[in-house]
Amino acid sequence: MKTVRVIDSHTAGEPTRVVVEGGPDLGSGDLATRREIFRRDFDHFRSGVVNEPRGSDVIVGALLSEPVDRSCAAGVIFFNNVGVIGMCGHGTIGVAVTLAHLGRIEPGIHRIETPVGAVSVELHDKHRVTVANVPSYRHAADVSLNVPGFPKTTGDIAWGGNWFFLVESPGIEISLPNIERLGGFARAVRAALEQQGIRGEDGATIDHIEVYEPLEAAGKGARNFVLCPGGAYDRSPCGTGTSAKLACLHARGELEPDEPWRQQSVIGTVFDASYAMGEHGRVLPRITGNAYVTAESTLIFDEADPLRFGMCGAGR
Ligand code: PYC
Repeated sequence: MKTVRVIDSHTAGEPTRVVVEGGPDLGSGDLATRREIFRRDFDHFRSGVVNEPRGSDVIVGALLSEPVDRSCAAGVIFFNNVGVIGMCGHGTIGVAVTLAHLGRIEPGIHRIETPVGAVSVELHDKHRVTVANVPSYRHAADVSLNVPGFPKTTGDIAWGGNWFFLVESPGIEISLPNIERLGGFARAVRAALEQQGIRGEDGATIDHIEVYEPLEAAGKGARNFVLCPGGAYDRSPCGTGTSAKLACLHARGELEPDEPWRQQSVIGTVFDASYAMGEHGRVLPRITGNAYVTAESTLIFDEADPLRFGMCGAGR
């Protein structure tokens, strides 16, 4: 009977499940190599940790791994209900709060290694964290898209640690009662991108769709609905999505370095954000949010259980 120790938290409503013990041996290569081994050989483990019946479509998993760079407090590989992901902003905030809960870090600045580069986190107290995310940039502006059933749509393509298509809402208010309609629009946008061959740099799949509207509040901000690759919507304002948004705002000349930006999720939770200028015109996003530990658990993988590797991994 295999057991896996996990700590659950939520960041602005979006859950993170950190695997702290019992994960697979991925060797001692860099985090990108380990992520590839995880993707290739341990997909059943990924599915078992986050998918039903133990988890749900919404949970993002974070596998703690020894960092290659010893100046980092931890290495981490993020994954979701359908596969591995490059970086995860809400997840990094959740990992920092989890490391603090375990007594592995104290308030202050720490580095965390991910497959897309090291990010730095500042733990302000046991709940509040600022993530200095990977350099982010707008790849293409005002891309036209035919989305069947909707007026002609244009949006920006940007990298914030994942690939995003950012598009203004076609008149659907971004609020919980409209979740189904927002999901329908975002799924139609994603299908249109696929069908029209619109991709990120080097042909990368654009797997996150960010639908936004202005936030009527003091200062500058937006409210968003983010469709994640596995079909769930982000309950948080999405850290990598906020980073992609900052890159677009900078490229449009609509937000200056260090100017505060407020990103609100569809459930009403908030990330406070700003950016500094990096190299080659890329922005260095800073995303601040709160996370709370919700459970410490031992997952049991009973060999007699046909669904021990989750509904997607059943029978493996
Ligand atoms: O916060 O970056 C994020 C994120 C990505 C997918 C879900 N949350």
